[in-house]
Amino acid sequence: MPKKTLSAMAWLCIFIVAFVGHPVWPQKPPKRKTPAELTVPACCEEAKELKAQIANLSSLLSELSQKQERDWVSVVMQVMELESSSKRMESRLTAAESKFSEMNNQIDIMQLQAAQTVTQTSAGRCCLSWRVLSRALSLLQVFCDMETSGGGWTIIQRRKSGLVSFYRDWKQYKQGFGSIRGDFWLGNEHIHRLSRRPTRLRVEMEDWEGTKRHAEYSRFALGNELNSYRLFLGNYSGSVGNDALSYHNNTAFSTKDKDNDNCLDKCAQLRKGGYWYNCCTDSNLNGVYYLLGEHNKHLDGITWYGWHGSSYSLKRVEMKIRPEDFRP
Ligand SMILES: *[C@@H]1O[C@H](CO)[C@@H](O)[C@H](O)[C@H]1NC(C)=O
Ligand SMILES: *[C@@H]1O[C@H](CO)[C@@H](O)[C@H](O)[C@H]1NC(C)=O
Ligand SMILES: *[C@@H]1O[C@H](CO)[C@@H](O)[C@H](O)[C@H]1NC(C)=O
Ligand SMILES: [Ca+2]
Repeated sequence: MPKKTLSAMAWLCIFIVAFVGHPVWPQKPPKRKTPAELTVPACCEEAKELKAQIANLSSLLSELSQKQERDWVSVVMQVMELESSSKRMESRLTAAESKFSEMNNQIDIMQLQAAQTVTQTSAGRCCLSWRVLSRALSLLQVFCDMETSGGGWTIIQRRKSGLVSFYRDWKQYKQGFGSIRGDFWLGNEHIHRLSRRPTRLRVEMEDWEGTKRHAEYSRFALGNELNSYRLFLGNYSGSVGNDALSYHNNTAFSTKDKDNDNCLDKCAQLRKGGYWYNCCTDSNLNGVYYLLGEHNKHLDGITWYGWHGSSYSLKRVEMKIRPEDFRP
């Protein structure tokens, strides 16, 4: 572009020279030579100036492009810097995560030790089972509720986060699954053993509005595996109004791979859990965990008929047991 302008200027200059040097000059024919002598240097002055300006411009342009290059490099550097810092953050996050899980493990161990101490000191009120079970099953962690209604409760089931699927098979329901501080099923075999002596069951529930209700049953027991972990319940008491577990009384346990229900349907597959399905449910405490507001349309949520009905999945459930003769 500067070259083109330059040549255009040169043409202009030549044209002016030619025009000025024309023999027919209407106004001042006698002084033909003088104006030409004056004009030619003026023109070239102008051209020179233009040339300088063009040079100035092109130097500016190259300066600009150099600056742009520098800017680009600095942008690239910044991006690289950002990338590496995000990588550093990531590794810090990983480190924090591993520290967290380590802490969790330590809490587990502490809890276990605490459970042992409780067993030793209070002659096995809460967590009496722990010693029995640890002998029989090498090691079982239990979570104790020492506050509710006098305490002494061993939690056998919890739903609160929805992070653990409860749509599991017979073997998994037999052995137990999930995480002791999160969502879990203690295991039918464990529950059977724990309920061999007279035991109370307490079911605590919370809806998405934060309302809490509970149901309690005397003489809770689970049969052995030959008996398909059949459920036995005594009298109901509680604040939930409708007793939605008695419908499941005297009923065998069913899972997706073992249909022991009293129905032509496969209730465990319809209700997506493992439970003492009758035909099929008045309650479905091991059903699918639905998040806030997402009310269940398939009747497979965590339900308690008579409180919120069969199409409302509860926010939180805990099933816990303690010896019938427990005195706080
Ligand atoms: C370019 O032009 C600017 C303003 O027109 C002037 O200040 C500057 O000194 C010039 N630079 C050169 C290298 O001629
Ligand atoms: C249930 O309640 C009835 C009447 O109150 C009582 O006679 C019975 O012993 C109770 N059964 C159990 C298993 O607690
Ligand atoms: C549960 O079933 C057992 C055995 O059939 C019976 O004795 C008991 O009264 C029943 N409990 C309830 C709450 O229906
Ligand atoms: Ca069936």
